[in-house]
Amino acid sequence: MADAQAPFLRACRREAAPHTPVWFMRQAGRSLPEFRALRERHSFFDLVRSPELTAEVTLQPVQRLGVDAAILFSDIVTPLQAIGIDVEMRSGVGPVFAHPFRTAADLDRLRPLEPDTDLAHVIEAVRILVKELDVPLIGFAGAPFTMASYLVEGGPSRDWARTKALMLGDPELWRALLDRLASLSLASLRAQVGAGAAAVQLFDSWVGALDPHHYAESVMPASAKVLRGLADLGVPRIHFGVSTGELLGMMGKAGADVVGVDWRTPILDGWARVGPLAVQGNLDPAILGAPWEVVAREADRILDAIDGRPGHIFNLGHGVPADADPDVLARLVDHVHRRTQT
Ligand code: 1CP
Repeated sequence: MADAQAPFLRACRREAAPHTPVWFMRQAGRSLPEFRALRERHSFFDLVRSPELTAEVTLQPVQRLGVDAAILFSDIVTPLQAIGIDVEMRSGVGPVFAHPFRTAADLDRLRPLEPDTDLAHVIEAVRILVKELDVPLIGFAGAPFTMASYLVEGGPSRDWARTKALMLGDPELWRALLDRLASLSLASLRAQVGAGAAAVQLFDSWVGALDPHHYAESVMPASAKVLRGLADLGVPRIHFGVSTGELLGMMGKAGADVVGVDWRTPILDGWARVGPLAVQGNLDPAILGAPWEVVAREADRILDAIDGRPGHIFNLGHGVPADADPDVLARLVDHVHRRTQT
């Protein structure tokens, strides 16, 4: 069970910590040989549906890398699958939907989530994990825009053209869709916190594709509904997206306590835009493939800019690449800890 004084939680509250906490988005998964070995015997959703296997995969990076927080092993599409949406996790591709969202009739398929039954396996996994972990557990969900993008496109996309066409072409249906997805993510996050998750992250990975005007008008209210709907629970709320340089100011006003900054925005510029919150980031994941001296130098560039200011959580600007070397990740955690020890 993590205590409230854990460095990760102190940094989320912008309190001084004994060292800068580190964790990595997508730290559980394909970069770890022990995960790949499990995946040879089980499908992705078999892992998600088994509380014991979910717990095992969640613990793998904590044990191997020495990170300051665990993130529940799951996916942003888990709550959709839990309400009966037909989604397949295709290897090397991502989530693929049998019936993409196209018309108002599709709204009926998005019934409300009943976490106690629909997510019983996830709740049980969280309960197991909070007993076993000695670092905080981060629960997570997809933000309405990013979830909608998968549903509308039917899978991963490079330009989100159908999603934007729906958003601008049928604003009423778009609002109804985002509102349902916000309720789904909110219910899932509240259940994860109820079972013991000490913090949550709302992944709006692809929101940086939007014009800031459309973000403000058509997306931010739904994200704010999720984040503000967690306020009474008192756990830190992290809000993250990629290529969000022009959106960081608004993301900082949507109800989060911590905002993720990707490598395209220098960390201090990002922090200035985010406002009086904590920040998370922002090493370019591609740098992990460079020689160790380069990784250390680039991590130091971030730490030197931060210069000990409380409220920084070290992370990558996006997820761990599948071919990342776990030894480099472990060395990076150790390096950040040593460099920032007070
Ligand atoms: O075959 C496999 O093993 C599937 C690979 C995989 C894994 C390990 C997918 C498919 N999802 C996951 C786990 C996962 N997904 C986690 C685990 C916890 C951790 O971070 O360690 C998390 C947090 C996610 C969240 C997720 N899924 C996001 C947001 C984070 C991000 O990377 O931006 C997104 C966009 C997804 C969709 C998704 N699921 C899987 C893939 C390959 C993708 C991306 C597809 C695309 O490019 O659009």
